[in-house]
Amino acid sequence: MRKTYGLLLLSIGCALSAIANNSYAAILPGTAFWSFQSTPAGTGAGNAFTQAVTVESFAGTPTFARAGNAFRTDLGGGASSFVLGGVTYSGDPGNTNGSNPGNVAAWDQNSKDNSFSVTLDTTGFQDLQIRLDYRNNSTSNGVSSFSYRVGVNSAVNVIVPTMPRVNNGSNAAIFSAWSTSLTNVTAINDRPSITLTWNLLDVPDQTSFRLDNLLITSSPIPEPMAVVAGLLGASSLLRRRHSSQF
Ligand SMILES: [Ca+2]
Repeated sequence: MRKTYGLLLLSIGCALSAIANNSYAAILPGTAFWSFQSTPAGTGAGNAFTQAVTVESFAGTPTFARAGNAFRTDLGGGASSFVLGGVTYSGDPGNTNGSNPGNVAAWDQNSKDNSFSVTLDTTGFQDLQIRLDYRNNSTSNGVSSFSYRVGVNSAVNVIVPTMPRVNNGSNAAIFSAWSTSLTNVTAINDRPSITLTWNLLDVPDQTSFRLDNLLITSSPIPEPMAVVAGLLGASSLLRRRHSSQF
């Protein structure tokens, strides 16, 4: 009887867990995404800039932080609409005054000591990949360095692509996609707390730097039993192949 009751509780637990996961749409495990807007539509009275993670499926709740001394939260628009897990996060790359859909994280003119960072729990995950959209009005590269930190250890620099200004031919900066693979940075795999930091150059007068659609993905680390089962399967296959040769 007690066993049946336990199984029932387990079934209810699984059902509740499935319901909770539905709120994350169809994102894969080991994903974190920031749209920087509180509604997918990114417009209207219910929408505002937010740096809380939009959807995530890591062990803990990933956090985003930025440094600088001149932020803007009223810059709407953002990069082009981005689709993740079947949800469209609207944006309008042509917008500059906040009246169109979408929000971004923005550093305003003359902002100094600029950076942004993400802290997350990678327990059970490896092979991190990152993509984002940026709009850099300055003639200099947006990102000056990139580093990772495991727990409270010292930051370690990693060479990543820069974020140069890209314009549309009429001297107006436009959003560009940026990505990097951290597959070779194995120190950040399967850790309870890692921090990734992008250091940005000073933002000159009459310019701005904008960030949108920050997406981190990763791969589940195979369970030891799955690895053993895989090895046993492979050795059994080899044995059969070997014996069939005689
Ligand atoms: Ca956005």
